[in-house]
Amino acid sequence: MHQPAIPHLAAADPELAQLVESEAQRQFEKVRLIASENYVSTAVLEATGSVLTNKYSEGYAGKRYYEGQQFIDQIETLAIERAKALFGVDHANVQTYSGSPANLAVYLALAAPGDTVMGMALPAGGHLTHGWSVSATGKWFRAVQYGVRKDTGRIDLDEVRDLAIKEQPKLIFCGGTAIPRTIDFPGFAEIAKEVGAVLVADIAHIAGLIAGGAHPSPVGHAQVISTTTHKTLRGPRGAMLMSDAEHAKALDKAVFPGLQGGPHNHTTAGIAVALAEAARPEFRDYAAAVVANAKALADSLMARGFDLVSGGTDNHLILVDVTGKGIAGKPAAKALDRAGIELNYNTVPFDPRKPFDPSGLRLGAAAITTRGLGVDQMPQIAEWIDRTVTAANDGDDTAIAAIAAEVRELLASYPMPGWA
Ligand code: DSN
Repeated sequence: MHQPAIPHLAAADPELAQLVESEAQRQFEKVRLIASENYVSTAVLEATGSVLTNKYSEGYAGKRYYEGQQFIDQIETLAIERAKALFGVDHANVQTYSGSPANLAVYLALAAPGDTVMGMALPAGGHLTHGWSVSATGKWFRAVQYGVRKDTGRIDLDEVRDLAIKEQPKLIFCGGTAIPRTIDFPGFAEIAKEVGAVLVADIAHIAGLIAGGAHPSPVGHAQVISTTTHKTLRGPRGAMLMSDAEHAKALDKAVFPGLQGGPHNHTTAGIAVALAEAARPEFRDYAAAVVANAKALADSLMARGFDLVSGGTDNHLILVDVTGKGIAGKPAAKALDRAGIELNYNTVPFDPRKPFDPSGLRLGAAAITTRGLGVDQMPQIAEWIDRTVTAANDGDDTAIAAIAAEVRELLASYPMPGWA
């Protein structure tokens, strides 16, 4: 059952309570490989489910527009100080609702509509808010986009530099949502400096790896750092902006009153808890284990003939082009979900297919590592993925159901925070 238990919810709204219980059980029984997801601790769940959700607190600590901030100010300050200490930054804003609003606040703070901005193209691994055409950031700004090299699947900083020199962007975003390789923050910083742009590192996917020492830090290279808090960082759904002292005021003003109203104080508290957890020595072990698991899973998949973008991974994330297995990403993802393996279909760089029916799968090791799975279990997961793809191609639902049973049997031995 859900942990903490939800007896009041069950009494007041049994229908909803049952759905929550079902989702908890689903999370317990699935190999969760969505690269942007994780399992938060029970402590984080308690903080986010607390009475803090009752309170409005527009403004910042010591300067609010509502009374009754005696404890909210302390909670927000705690979260800020923990973020500053963990990442080694001058400034942190913990009020941004999620990754996209956090990035919008960066635009509002540092650019004007029509300005040239530069980011990684969505199909190459960037994020919608890095200037992709359908996003407000692509509509309201003159966005230019870099990608990856066709032969390596990796960013080519010479191409980035040429584009930056030609286009003279005001902001350069690095980071993204489907990048399996280390981001060269010093390399991006050099380019940004050369063209007089502000470098924004979007570390949403890798924040926990950075905090745990398993990926280089952008601090000292990017003036502005944007992150969600719920991926490898293992906090509640939310986001933070961090920066050097120079950009602090503009970012705070952009978040409030520029873009948002009252911060979600229950989320802020959950972020504070997660940041304290990430500062502990065992989180360094966790971050290293995430990368080790991703590498082991990547190796096992390649040994089974799967085609990995860039030929492997340096972080928590794997991008697979399943074309060579005779299937597209979407039917493969749907079959895998039925087999108890949860991931998402994803475009691959230079994908000839459409985003809603692309060639790839995106996998991540953050959640399974939280469950306690290690490198010894990765060949088994790769075998299940391979068998499922074959079964999907054969239309063999019995084989898929058998894999789901094997998955449930393995996971029964691995505890899940949030389930008892
Ligand atoms: N939705 C997030 C992800 O899955 O990477 C990015 O916003």
